[in-house]
Amino acid sequence: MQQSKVFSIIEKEQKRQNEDIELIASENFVSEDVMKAVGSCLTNKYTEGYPGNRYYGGCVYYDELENYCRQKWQEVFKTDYHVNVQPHSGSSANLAAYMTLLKPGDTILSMSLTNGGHLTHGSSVNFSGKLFNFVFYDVDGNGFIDYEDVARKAREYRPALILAGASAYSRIIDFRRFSDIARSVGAYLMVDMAHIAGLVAGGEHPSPFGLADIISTTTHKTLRGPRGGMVFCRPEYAKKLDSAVFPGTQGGSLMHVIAGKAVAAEEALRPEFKQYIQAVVRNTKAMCGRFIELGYSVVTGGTDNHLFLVDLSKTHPNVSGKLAQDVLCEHGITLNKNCVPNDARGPKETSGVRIGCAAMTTKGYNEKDFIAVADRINEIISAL
Ligand code: DSN
Repeated sequence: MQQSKVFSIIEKEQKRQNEDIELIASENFVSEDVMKAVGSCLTNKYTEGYPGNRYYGGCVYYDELENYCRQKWQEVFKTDYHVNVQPHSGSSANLAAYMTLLKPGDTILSMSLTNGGHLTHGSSVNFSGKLFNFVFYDVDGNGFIDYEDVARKAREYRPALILAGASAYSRIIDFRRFSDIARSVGAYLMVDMAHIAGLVAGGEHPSPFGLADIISTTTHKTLRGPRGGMVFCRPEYAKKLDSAVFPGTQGGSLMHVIAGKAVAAEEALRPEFKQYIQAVVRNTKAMCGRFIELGYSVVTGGTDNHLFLVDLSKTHPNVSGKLAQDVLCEHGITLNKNCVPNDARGPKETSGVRIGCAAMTTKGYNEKDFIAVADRINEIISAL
């Protein structure tokens, strides 16, 4: 029998993943066990509903699996928050989180996409910006979250929910401060910890548990699980959250992915995961430090986590983020263009690049390796 063309495409992508240097801050490489779970027979079954309350027969093993997955993630984050492991993605997780606590039209105070927030944090082209009334807090002149501005805008706009979390922010986020501000205006606090969830799990970033009312995340970034989402909430919102996921915003769950999420939780509970996350932070600081030594401008002047943003407009005004991304890609270095605060260029062009070290740390890179990659990037960009 002729093999599907798809497998030859997968083979080419496997080669790319083996050979290229992967610096996209939201990506990682999963274990063989996660791959095995996601590629298993669990993809064959409909399981709409929740353990003990399904709309289809034959779900007994899926009930066992989903309960196990939920319990393992509670262990990872040392929390008694309720968790829903069914969201298909970070976007689905955020939609469900909003629908748990809000109604369309409510006001949300968040960080804009251009300052480091996410598409689902109120971008006008996304469901979030169309369904809710988003207002945005700013970063200061150095790119740090301006907590005074958060407090001022919270008083001015009286949002129903304040959202902390970002896709391109390299510093510790002060969840306690966000929580104090939210309480002071009677708003819910939501944390989207998608990028830093692995750091929270590994003890390298303060935890939002106990401070936020609802917490969304993806499972495939620093958590190193399969592509997907999860939402945690205070126990009193459990029923609302589950209804917001199914039937509110999704139908059947992807049980093969939930199996992968459970394997990733088991892995995150091992001491090696803590060591991995510590290495990620160490490596990111080393690489970021090298760019600074080479004269580059880094937003906020450094990093506390797994990523940093290089503002090329200061040193290479003729090199846009897009040009840098494209040229580096030709040299086997994969990263992404990214707006820098107050970027003069739009999001399709940008003046910056975002660099993350989680994926190559999984491949075994150490500080010296990342410094060598910084030097190579400098050579390529300086020749443009
Ligand atoms: N698009 C992801 C990122 O690259 O940060 C977030 O979901």
